Amino acid sequence: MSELLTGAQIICRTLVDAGVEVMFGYPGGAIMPFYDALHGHAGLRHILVRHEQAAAHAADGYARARNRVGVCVATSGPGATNLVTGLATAHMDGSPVLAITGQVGRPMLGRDAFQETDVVGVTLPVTKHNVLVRDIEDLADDVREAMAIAMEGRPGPVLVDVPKDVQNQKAEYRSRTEPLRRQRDPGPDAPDDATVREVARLIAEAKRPLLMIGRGVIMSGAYAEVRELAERTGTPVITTLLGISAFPQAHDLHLGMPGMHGEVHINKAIQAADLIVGIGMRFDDRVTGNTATFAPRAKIVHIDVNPAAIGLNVPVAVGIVGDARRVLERLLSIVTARDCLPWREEIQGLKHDREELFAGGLSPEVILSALADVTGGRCTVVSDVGQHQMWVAQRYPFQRPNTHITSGGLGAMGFAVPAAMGVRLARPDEPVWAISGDGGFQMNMAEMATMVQEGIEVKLAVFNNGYLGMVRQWQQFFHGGRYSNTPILSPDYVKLADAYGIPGWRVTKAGQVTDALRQANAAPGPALVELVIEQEANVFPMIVPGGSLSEPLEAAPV
Ligand SMILES: Cc1ncc(C[n+]2csc(CCOP(=O)(O)OP(=O)(O)O)c2C)c(N)n1
Repeated sequence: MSELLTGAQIICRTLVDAGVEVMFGYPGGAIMPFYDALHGHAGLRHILVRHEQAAAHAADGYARARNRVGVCVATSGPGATNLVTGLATAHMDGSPVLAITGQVGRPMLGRDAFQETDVVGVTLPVTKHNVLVRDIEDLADDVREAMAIAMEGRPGPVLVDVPKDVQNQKAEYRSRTEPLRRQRDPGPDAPDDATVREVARLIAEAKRPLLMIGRGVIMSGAYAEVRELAERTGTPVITTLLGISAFPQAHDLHLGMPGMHGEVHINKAIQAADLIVGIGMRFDDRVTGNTATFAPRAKIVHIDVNPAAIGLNVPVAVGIVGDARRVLERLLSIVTARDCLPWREEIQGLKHDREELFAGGLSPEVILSALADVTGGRCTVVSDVGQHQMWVAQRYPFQRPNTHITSGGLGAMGFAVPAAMGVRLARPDEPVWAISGDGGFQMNMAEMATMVQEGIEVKLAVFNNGYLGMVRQWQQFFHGGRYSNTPILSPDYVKLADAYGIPGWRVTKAGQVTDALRQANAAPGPALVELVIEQEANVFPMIVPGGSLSEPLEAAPV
């Protein structure tokens, strides 16, 4: 069946037909026809953010929490360029985000028109796919194709740029009766039996095997398969920053996070391992340190849906391109049972208690264990970027799948607050806590207004140390203690929250933290807790940037 609609109406219909319920955006001249079509539209909820970067991060948070495409919208020029950081974040972490941008009308293209930016050019390296729609007849299929591409293989962001006159033009709307113009990528071929048998053999023969899992496990929903593989073979499991919550934190076989801020015994285990099976992760430099000294005794098996990731950073003995769950199902059908007890005991022996650095004070440990108590672990934690992010990764006891969301690859400060809005809309029944530093919070704190206007119940925790803490730590360790432009002033956060109509608590002592978090968690609507922590607290252990995993710092260098 066909009917005559404007381009703007076609976009709305296409989104509704694709199951989109919510989008995040900000209007402007070149996207006005679309906003006009949205007016009073029953099926689509639009969240007006306070900055387009927040729209992209919110769409990303939504996408990660629901494993489906998150949508953001912006006008041409500055609106579109404000999306770039959010798109780059989604690109690095494999999150399916669709950006719809308005563009100047086709007759104005290439004429330096008001608010004209070549956004297809600008976003080329940070999207999986992007397109300028020049013909209204292509519009619906361009949107459908972009959404399909966002989800297939390794997910990622896509952008559809729609000139204003195309949004105003009328054309027949055709619901998708015929297949997409482009053949859908069928995904990687199933791994051949010989390769899977080879991996099973390596696992059976290894004396010191490790599983190292990343976000690919979360995206493919391979929790049960990873757990079964680990339990059946007694193999300890390491979760990368983005793999946190892909395996129960408290499980006997779980070690924790590797790399720059990984615990010493975990990095030592990597250096002693004779086999590392990396699943849905990419051996990024924060994990490996100096690749020349990384896991010198280990054969590496790398399973990833992205063929380009295999062998990119470390040489692999066996690479398998495929969806983690599908590959693991095959592996589980042939893998032999064992317990690896001597190796597990050896790793236990590598453990040593770290000196409690903030004994008695308002330490990250105290805060994070209070948060776990208060929420009963039933919450999603969205962390920002910096020291607090590492403390969350090291300390919070994530027990349920996909309950830890952070900007891992790009490390984009400002991510947590807007991303948490997206997560909350995707998970309306569970508390969502955004944990930020005083620096990152100030980047997108205007989104408190969005939360209030749209009734989005995000709980905000601000770790206030008066510094851009992680950079200050590097200055202390590697730049002679010269704190160049890292002391950062904060407003009175409780008053600020109050100005937005949000209840706030300021916590300066360990004894106050549980109460404040409990009240904030129970308050209806958004709430804010400022946590005044020790100013010069550091994250330990630490591998010097570009250093070897064998040489951790456990105290500040003198
Ligand atoms: C957008 C952006 N700008 C700069 C950086 C570099 N950077 C990484 S961590 C950090 C400090 C973060 O400070 P804060 O938000 O206060 O958190 P803390 O480290 O104190 O926990 C900075 C500036 C970044 N990651 N992202």
